[in-house]
Amino acid sequence: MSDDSKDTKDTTAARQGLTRRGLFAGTAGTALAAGAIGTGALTGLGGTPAKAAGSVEVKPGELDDYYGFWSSGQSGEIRIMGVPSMREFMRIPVFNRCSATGWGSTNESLKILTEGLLPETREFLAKRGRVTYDNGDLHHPHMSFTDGTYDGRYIFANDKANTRVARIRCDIMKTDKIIEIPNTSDIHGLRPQKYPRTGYVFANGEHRIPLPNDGMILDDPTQYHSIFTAIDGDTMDVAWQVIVDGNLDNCDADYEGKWAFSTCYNSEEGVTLADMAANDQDWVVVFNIRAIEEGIANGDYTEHKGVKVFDGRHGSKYTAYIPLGNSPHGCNMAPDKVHLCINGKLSPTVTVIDVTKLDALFDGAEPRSAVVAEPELGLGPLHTAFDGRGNAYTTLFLDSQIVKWNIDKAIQAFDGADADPIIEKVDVQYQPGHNHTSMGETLEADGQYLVTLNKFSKDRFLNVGPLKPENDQLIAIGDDRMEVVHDGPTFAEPHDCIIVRADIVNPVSIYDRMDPMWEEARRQAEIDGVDIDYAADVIRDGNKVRVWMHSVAPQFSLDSFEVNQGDEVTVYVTNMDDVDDLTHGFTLGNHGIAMEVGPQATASVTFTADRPGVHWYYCQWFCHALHMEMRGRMLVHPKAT
Ligand code: CUK
Ligand code: CUA
Repeated sequence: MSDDSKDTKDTTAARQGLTRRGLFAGTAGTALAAGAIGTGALTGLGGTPAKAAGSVEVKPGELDDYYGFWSSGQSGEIRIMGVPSMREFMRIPVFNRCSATGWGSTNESLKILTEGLLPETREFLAKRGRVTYDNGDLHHPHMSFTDGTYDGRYIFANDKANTRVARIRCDIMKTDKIIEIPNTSDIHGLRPQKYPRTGYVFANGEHRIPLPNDGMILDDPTQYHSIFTAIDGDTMDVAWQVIVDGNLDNCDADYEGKWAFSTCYNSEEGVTLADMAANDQDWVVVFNIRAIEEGIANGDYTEHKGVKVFDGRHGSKYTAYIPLGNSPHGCNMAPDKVHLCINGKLSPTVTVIDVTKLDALFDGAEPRSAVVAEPELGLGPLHTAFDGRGNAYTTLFLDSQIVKWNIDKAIQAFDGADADPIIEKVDVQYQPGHNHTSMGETLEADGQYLVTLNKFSKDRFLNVGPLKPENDQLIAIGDDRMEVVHDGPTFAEPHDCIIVRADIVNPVSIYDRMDPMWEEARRQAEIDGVDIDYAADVIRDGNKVRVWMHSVAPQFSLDSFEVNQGDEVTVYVTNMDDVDDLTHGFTLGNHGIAMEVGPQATASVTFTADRPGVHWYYCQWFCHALHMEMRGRMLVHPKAT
């Protein structure tokens, strides 16, 4: 979106005053005053009547300035939101199953959900009659970078529950790769390399386990390890791993492509709560990417399950351990390219590390020499976001507040100057975990909006029973102040989100017929001598039957097809409509089968036709005035007895 169109939008009454620029623009004053009178909430701002509190609004028909990509935690999916409207646009199934799109039951999605699993996992699942996991715990969705900012190619995300990492294509907003990470357990922190590009995707194995974890070592925690993984974001292969002391919680990367960082809350290497919180200090571990790449060239690694694994424990040339307060959590690199903020959690502090001082640590400098500030901000600092103007915004879980503070002032205070870094605190409802600013984890941090993902909503919404939604709040930070302008209930459970300028994200509306997603269907069509685009064919191959059809609203190309009880049937549907937003579906009654078929897409599903009789299939996406009539019959001949 151009600056011009943004200005135009900012002059609409509803959006008045969100930014200083908006306040003074054009005919703003009158509309603004009208709004303010309505609520009686006039407060002074530079001598001009301020906007009415809570008037941030994207009117019907207006578009948002930003895409938000939201994690859904234990729901296992990613959600696409609009910022500032906080409207939910779409859900992208990733580790979960989806009733609408058929994610987890179509052949195309099952390929993605199964091909990256380790052999022992396949075996374990097969014994339980399954081909993949049904759940995931997706915490950290982050976009690929080029030159320190989002490039609109991919979103990467972790699965803490089943030790996986997924990649989502931003051209079609579908998951295209899922890999299970070997040698480690429970991927938590995940961040892409920011510079020169992604490049690596860094992923933290949080929970310590034996290597190998084959039952030979059990109740001997001294032999457990956490492992840091770098994945090649282009191929989605594991590039290398590093064994560390302690454990790994959250991570980030710098803006020069030299370092990755991970917080450790369990330097004690304990297995009980009391063990893990015993020490006064834990640490952040710094990974020296150049040294690791040299180590690969020199063969200085051992192989485990085909992966090059480095020993990065204390004394290694690949890592540095910087001690800081007890049980740190969030790990956030500032867009000034210099300052890394480590959030104290059990310590009321954020530790600021100057990444230009990290080289010295690998030449023997004292690890704490890289610490340049450690402001005391409040209780339970979990995550920090940035506005690109030198300020940081830290969530205070226990205080239920966001604290805005100035990084330079914190450094001055650390040097002994009489400076108070804290600028403002604002109450949020309640117990914030992650927060995120617009473009805040990139060099283009623009300091317009802050979203705080609160773990508890308590009394903020109508009571829906014992399980309450979380509360994602929008805070306008465009002026030199913070104002909570929106409450948004969300289902279990966003941990993290990113806010991406709308012009960076450019998805298509209609699929490319040659999309790799249904490459196998194309190959099979060729073998079957079928024109996949305009098919209306039933191919019998022993007891395997392939049913090829296409759809043009409001009709499937086959009104019916016949199979025998016991046949293994694959139905391929190609949607030949090439109209925006004209998605069809294929639901086969009483078979647990439904799939989305987008414009110009092919989707397929395989099942055993074990129920003799008449079974209707129908289009489940309301596509046409004759949508109800868009259906056909599968006739299943009973097995001769
Ligand atoms: S973690 Cu949930 S609040 Cu998984 Cu990023 Cu900090
Ligand atoms: Cu096609 Cu409904």
